[in-house]
Amino acid sequence: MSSLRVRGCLLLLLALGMLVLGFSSRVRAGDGSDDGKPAAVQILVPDEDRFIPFAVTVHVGQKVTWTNNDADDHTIVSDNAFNTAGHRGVNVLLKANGGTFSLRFFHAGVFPYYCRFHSMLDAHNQPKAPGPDGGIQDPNGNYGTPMSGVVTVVGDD
Ligand SMILES: [Cu+2]
Repeated sequence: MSSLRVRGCLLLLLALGMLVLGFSSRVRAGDGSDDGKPAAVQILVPDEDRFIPFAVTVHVGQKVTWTNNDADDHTIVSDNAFNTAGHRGVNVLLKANGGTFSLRFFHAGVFPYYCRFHSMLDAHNQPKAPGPDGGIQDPNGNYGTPMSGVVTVVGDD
């Protein structure tokens, strides 16, 4: 092999090496949170029968994650009568002590939901506490607020 040819091969190898390095650093840069999409919005069930916060607002394409930090199981049930943000028919168990569930929303609208263990819908599809037939009575004798919440999705549909 002539020295000119060797130098040509070395230059080619150097160029290939730079290409590979450039590509791998670009891949690494994209390894952040969820492909550059905004971070998921967190909704927590604390050590009681409620969703915190009750109301959240997200943008189209954003994800909502529910986490159950209570010692009891809870559920997330879609209130289909008012749901305009998609994901109809949701009815999932949120297991006690750290169970999670996530939904990504692709349409602007509202996603009202409730826990079917600690809330129910009245004749007008409004969440109400189950009452004496299944509700949890507080020390004041009230059957409490219905366990429910709402996700509002804003942005281009
Ligand atoms: Cu519940």
